Amino acid sequence: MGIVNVTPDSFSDGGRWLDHADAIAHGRELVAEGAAILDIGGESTRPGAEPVDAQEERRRVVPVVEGLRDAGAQLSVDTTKRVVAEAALAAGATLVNDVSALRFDPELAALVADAGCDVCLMHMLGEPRTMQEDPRYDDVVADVRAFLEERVAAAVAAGIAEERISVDPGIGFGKTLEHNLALLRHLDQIVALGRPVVIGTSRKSFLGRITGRDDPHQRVLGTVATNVLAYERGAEVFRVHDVAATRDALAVAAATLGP
Ligand code: HH2
Repeated sequence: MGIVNVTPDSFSDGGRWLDHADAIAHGRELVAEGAAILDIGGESTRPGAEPVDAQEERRRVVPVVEGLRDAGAQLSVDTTKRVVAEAALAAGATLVNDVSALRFDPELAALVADAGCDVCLMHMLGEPRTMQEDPRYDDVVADVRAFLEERVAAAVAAGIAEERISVDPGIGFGKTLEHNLALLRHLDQIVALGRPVVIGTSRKSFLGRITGRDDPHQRVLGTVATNVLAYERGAEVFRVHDVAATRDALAVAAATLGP
């Protein structure tokens, strides 16, 4: 899953693809590098980010979805808002990637159910503005697993087909370095929920904490290492900025681990 951020303030590539034509060209490049899914987002969820008005988010995202309709990848919209998801689905998206796991907008679950599209439910503690202020868990792996189990049940109760649902432990969303590492180390427990697992470590700050790399662009090798380990533990979708590097690493990991 290649990331297309149509935002001025994303933590690693804010402002680079704000122009629609640039974002579309970038998405096509990621498909050429081997992305099977493009995740298009118009609101940064980095720690401390301020929410974006739905109209503005829709204005950023929809023309990019339209422009990537024939790019040869599944199109995903990274949003928590029904109006944005609805417009993106009408423009050609078939996956809603909701970092709030259908909690922030009470109308989003019904839209996903009616559309019959795919949905990714992600764990986050709190909300982006405040989530990194002293996050605490009894047992991070058990807590995240229980949360995702409950959100899958809520989605099914809202009429979403279970086979349309993937889950994501939400690396960096209300988590310390230790929390992120515990989730990666015990990812098999999230995989045991029985739904495809999406993992998003790409260039995130915990990799900088380990490697000493302050510049997110220098965290590609750390990103690759975590994705190989997540693959080995059963993750199926890898949300990354650096598609070519990740594809190569996963191809080698797959060949080594065997069928
Ligand atoms: N991470 C980000 C955004 N959306 N969605 C899923 N399912 N999993 C993730 O880990 C995830 C996500 C944050 O990364 P990015 O889009 O690069 O930055 P920003 O939120 O600043 O735009």
